[in-house]
Amino acid sequence: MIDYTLYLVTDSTMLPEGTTLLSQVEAALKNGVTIVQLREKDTDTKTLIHKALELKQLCDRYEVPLIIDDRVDVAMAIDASGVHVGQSDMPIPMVRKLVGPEKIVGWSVGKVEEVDMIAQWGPEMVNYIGVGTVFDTQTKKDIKKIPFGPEGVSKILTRLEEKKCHWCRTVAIGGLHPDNIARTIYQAQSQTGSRSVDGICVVSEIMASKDAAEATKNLRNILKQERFNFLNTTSIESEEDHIKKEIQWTKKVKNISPLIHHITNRVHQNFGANVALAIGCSPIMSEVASEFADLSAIPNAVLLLNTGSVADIDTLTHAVKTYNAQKRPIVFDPVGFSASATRLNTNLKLLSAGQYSCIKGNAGEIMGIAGVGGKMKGVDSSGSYNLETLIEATQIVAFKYRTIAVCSGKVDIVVDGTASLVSPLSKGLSVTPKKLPYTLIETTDIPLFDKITASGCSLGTVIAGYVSAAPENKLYDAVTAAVRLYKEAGTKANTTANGSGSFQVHLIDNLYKAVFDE
Ligand code: TPS
Repeated sequence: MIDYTLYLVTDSTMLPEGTTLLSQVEAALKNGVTIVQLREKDTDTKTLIHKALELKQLCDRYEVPLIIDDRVDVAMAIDASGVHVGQSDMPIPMVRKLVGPEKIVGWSVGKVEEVDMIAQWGPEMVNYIGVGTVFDTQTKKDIKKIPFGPEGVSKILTRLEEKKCHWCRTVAIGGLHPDNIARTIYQAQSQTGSRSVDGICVVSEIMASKDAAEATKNLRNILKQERFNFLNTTSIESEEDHIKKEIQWTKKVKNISPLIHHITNRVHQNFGANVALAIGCSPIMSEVASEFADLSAIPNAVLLLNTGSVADIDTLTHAVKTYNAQKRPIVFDPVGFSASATRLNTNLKLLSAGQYSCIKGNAGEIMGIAGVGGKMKGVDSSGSYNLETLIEATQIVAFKYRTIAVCSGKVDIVVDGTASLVSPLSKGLSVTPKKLPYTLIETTDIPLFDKITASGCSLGTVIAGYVSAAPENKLYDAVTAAVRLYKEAGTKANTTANGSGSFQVHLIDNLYKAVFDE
């Protein structure tokens, strides 16, 4: 049995001054690397053999397998534990034929069709795959693949399950560093519920580190966690404090008066600010990247990221990374998810850039993120999706991004995709999207919602306020309560308003009354 938990791939071109290939690998072996690959591009064969022999001696001392990248001949010549090949290297069946049945054979995989090949070849061919690239990397110069994020890893894991490739182990690779590894493991789960990655694979994080021992220890600590705390835990409540009812959430939001940092479209800015004030929160609108760190450090700050904003992708990504690093919640509203190529690109990049507490969209947006629009049949006669289809799509979104997903519409759907917040290596989540719990919030028709602008965006504002008051394990309750509050205020406003203009005023009045007139 090979332990793939922490896989180190070497690269001598990035060694910091005062270190050597051997000193870096030894520091890593001492501190918990479980498998090593010698990957030295542009090295002549004699030097490569020399390095391989030295490294083999070292790995043998720590009883850790040594794999050789690409060069099957070198792997055989030094009797390494195995060989790793990429898509443009020697074909797998030939590699296996040469090295024999006992050696470990690894393959770089980035497409689901490549998994189909593994299934066709059967258990004797590929022992493990390097799945990537997950994020941008400077290490691989000839990279042709676009980073596919944790979601891409999930797709490969799902296909491995579907094709019953139980023998094939997996490591994620590409741009993996301490700020994204925990999240990658948390999100990269097969939809069949029984696989997660078996480990993570790094090059620069260890090889380019001035302190490879410390870098490795740090990685081991991250990998040890059975769960991933993406929010700070200061607000975790005791059992007695158990908050369920909406009225209690409302009080709590008012008491902590969170700062809701809006990055949102211009039409929503004024309305959103007034909604935030009505529910007892402080709004701020800022797209100034240099102040994100300060804003996110304000106690109880929360980010509402609405991609109808005009901010550029770097500013948006910076906001996501800043709030994630500060362990403060983010509510993501991917406006017009795929309405244009630009929007689709921005939204997809943001979805793989961070961990969201809640993703909220309308039917079209949720169907788009779920990636099932074309495949699903459930469109009713009026051209809109039927409820069953929408529930399924919302469950997929919640599962894919391990978040609370909200599909807003006549009936609002809230799905809890946190699956009790576990983050296992290898085992999978033991649930499938279809098994995720959901709540339906039904109200009588509120036609005036469609007659004012940014009403959906302002639901995002209310959700952000509530999420700010919730510890990780109560996000589902908080989001459900927020949606209820907004819908009830809308229902009342719809009966008392004279038209669309006064509807907006009555809506804000009813939110205000629910919070301040108790
Ligand atoms: C197990 N590969 C894909 S991305 C990358 C490499 C070397 C660079 C990551 O560097 N899977 C395995 N071994 C391989 N050699 C590959 C894939 C190919 P960094 O961690 O610095 O971003």
